[in-house]
Amino acid sequence: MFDSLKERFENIFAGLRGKGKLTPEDINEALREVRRALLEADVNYKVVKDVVEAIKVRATGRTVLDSVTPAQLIFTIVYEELVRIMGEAPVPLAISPKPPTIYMMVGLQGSGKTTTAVKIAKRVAKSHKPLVVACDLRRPAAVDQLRVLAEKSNIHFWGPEPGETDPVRVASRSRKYAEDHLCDMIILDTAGRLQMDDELMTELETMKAAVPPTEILLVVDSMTGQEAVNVAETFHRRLGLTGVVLTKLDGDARGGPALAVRASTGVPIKLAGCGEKTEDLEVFDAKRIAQRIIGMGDIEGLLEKVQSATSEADINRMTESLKKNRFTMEDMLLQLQL
Ligand SMILES: Nc1nc2c(ncn2[C@@H]2O[C@H](COP(=O)(O)OP(=O)(O)OP(=O)(O)O)[C@@H](O)[C@H]2O)c(=O)[nH]1
Ligand SMILES: [Mg+2]
Repeated sequence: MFDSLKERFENIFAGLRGKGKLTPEDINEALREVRRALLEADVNYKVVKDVVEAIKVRATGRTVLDSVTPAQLIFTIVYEELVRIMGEAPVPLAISPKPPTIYMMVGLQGSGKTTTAVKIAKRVAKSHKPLVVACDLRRPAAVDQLRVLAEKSNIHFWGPEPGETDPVRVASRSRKYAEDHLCDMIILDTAGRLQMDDELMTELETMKAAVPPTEILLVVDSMTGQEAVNVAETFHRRLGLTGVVLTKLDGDARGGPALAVRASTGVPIKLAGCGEKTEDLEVFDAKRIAQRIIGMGDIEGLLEKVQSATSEADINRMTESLKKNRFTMEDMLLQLQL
């Protein structure tokens, strides 16, 4: 994923690399390219506008520093803004202080709910005893799909009794199974839809009320494109999401949802699916993704360099001011920040 975005960013930075000093036109041109690259990657236009504006504010009027090239400076600003919109630090899944911890997986059809339910169960199985529950009674094969995946991974499974048609009842009754088998975590796999409809939302709301979840996790396929933001906003409005799982990061999607879902809903992306196997699940780390997008090796080293070069330039400026007896309010503020 992110290949085309990465290529675009490489070109933008290559264009800046040879320049000794950036003119406002250089910055504007680079920003136009950044905007185009993000829109092409299917990032929601509102998010693009916000990011470009933030980069512009930070890039304009920066002192040119001796030890950092303008390209490196823009690079670090773009990197930091990408991290900011995707979420600074990874956010772990919540564990209920009073067992059982309950996770409810929701999302559109085929997004990866069933697979991710088992992936999560497998991941936590070292320190918890999870139970996966088949609450998707619409598709006859859905219950078997979860049962088979769970069995392969030695995870406890609960499903509907023969003739059972009410997914909320299945979810409620799973609590008894969990109690009897000392499972301290319940993961509810719910039915998907091709599109969001009221019936689905109402069913999920009823389930939420009957079996209050510790986390409601929206599973989003990273191929979803622009629509991902609408999907996330609707689910969030109806259910109050606590986290997003982005799946199929191993595919060739352009990456829009990764960059836009968190920014537009405020809901953190907690996990990333990166393959079909049950162990292909990673903690979503915005810094690593941003690094991949801008195709930069040692970004942390560069960030440190920019930071120290910035303070060095400030110190030089203050020393100059002092020498000339022009110590201003701004200089004092700078000194206080150091
Ligand atoms: N490559 C890849 N494939 C994935 C990933 N996550 C899920 N899949 C595949 O996507 C397809 C759909 O996954 P499911 O888990 O069945 O999706 P779902 O949301 O439960 O689908 P419905 O129950 O029909 O709504 C399956 O073929 C999975 O193997 C991932 O991270 N990477
Ligand atoms: Mg499913």
